[in-house]
Amino acid sequence: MKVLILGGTTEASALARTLAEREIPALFSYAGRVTAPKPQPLPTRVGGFGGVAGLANFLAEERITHLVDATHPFAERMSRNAVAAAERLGTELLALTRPPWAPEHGDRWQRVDGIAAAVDALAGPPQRVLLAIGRMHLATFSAQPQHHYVLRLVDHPDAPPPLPLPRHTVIVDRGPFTREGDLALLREHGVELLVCKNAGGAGAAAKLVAARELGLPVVMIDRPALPPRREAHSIDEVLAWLAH
Ligand code: 3Y8
Ligand code: NAP
Repeated sequence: MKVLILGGTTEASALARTLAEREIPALFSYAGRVTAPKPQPLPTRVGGFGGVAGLANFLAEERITHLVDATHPFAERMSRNAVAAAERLGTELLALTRPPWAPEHGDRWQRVDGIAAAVDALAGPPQRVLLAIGRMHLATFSAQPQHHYVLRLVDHPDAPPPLPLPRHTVIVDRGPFTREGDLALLREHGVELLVCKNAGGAGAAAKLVAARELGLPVVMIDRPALPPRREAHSIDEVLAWLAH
């Protein structure tokens, strides 16, 4: 048996620890999206594979018997490639994912279907908006330049050209985040509206708890649709699957 974990989430890191402790032969993979991804207790590769063909070649060359897609629910292309490559090679595939968040009493969510719909939802008078969606899609929000954007990023934005949002405050921080920390963040920056992805899991949920306590509205971006695949929501389910 030899496992490949497609990582980048809290759950992927937890699975890596478990496989390392049990000395199950496994590799860990990052996209290379941030400058210093968290070190893992498994041999780790960083960077794209080169599409479906690249991933299929990697699976064959490394004699991977079990592929665990533990990427983020919005890592749509990676998840689609994993299904296609596993099918091509007959490699066992399991997605380790987390259920989407559901609105609770006191939440003021406006659910939208994708980043573009989130931008449209921001039409209207200037507000102070927390954009907690990372760096990859910031440019689309330049269609609503009237707001003051509070941007939470993992890495400092690259040197010039400056971010495409005229009025913004950059906060460089990486999760998992805490309720206290996010309450302080929302208060300190006078945030009036949040925009976030329905990532699920615990690592990014703190801002929703803080928003609920402060009675702030949230534009919640629903997840992209993914092709059908076997899914698990716990490490134990992954271990049971590996045991077979
Ligand atoms: C590179 C690898 C672990 C993993 C921790 C989780 C929790 C903390 C919360 C907010 C939301 C956001 C973002 C976020 C969180 C965890 C998890 C998660 C959200 C790291 C990491 C990598 C990335 C990539 C990065 C994206 C961005 C998304 C920031 C490591 C820290 C917004 C998603 O600057 C960029 O280009 C960043 C890009 C993809 C989304 C985007 O679209 O921009 N994650 N995040 C992975 C790789 O190279 O393969 O260093 O740990 C991992 C984590 N980020 O091991 O504990 O499990 O989700 N990550 C979102 O959920 O909306 C921040 O600010 O409130
Ligand atoms: P994506 O759009 O689905 O992937 C784009 C390309 O990045 C993939 O086709 C693949 O390149 C490469 N890639 C993605 N994840 C990879 C991995 N774990 N190992 C090797 N290559 C990978 O993915 P994304 O949304 O950019 O996410 C990138 C990484 O950040 C993922 O590991 C994900 O788990 C993590 N992350 C993403 C989010 C988010 O909001 N999207 C949040 C938290 C963490 P090739 O086609 O060349 O193989």
